[in-house]
Amino acid sequence: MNIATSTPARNTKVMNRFELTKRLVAQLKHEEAVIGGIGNANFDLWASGQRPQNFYMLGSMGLTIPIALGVAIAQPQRHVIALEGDGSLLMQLGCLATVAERAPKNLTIVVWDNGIYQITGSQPTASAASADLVAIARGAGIAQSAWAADESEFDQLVASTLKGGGPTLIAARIDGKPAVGATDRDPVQIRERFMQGLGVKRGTA
Ligand SMILES: Cc1ncc(C[n+]2csc(CCOP(=O)(O)OP(=O)(O)O)c2C)c(N)n1
Repeated sequence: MNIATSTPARNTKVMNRFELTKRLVAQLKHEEAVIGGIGNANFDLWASGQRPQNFYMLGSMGLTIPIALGVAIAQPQRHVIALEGDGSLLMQLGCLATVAERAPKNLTIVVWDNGIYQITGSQPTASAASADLVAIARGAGIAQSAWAADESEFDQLVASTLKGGGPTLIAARIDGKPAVGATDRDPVQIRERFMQGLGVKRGTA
């Protein structure tokens, strides 16, 4: 399958974020870092089983991909995955151009496109109407960007991106079901666990 010519958004199946998150995490065998975006993206990551290499973004939209980019640059031997909602990505589209320009081979972006700002009341996002996030990513220079047609193609795209050759963006249309869990809101613990999980000692500043 050629990732650059895969299915247009309108032909893709509407899937479930928790189901896809579990399928993605099941493929992680090398202490890959996963950054979960604000709200539902990190709630479902939390519910899929906590790993020391998971970072749960609290509070700010649009920071998942910039954080993942920083980790990918700092630790080029480790694969890094960003899980971000469509609304949050739309708030920070410029990061796609920065990812393309820095071109880290070890970075994968997964976009959960439910066409709504679900956690604040399901107001529609621009991707529900006209914005195609895969086309935008390609236009920003991330050539390896694709819609996942169904769960099986999602698995294949994840397996392929984990081999390297990124940056890669995988977008999945998802339903409006609520997240399965809720992340413990303890930012210090989240940071400390993540730094331990990445084998990074804290400075003494
Ligand atoms: C900079 C910023 N603006 C607004 C908010 C309020 N807010 C929190 S989550 C959210 C919606 C997120 O939508 P999306 O990323 O699509 O995820 P979903 O809720 O659909 O899973 C909004 C508007 C915020 N936390 N930060």
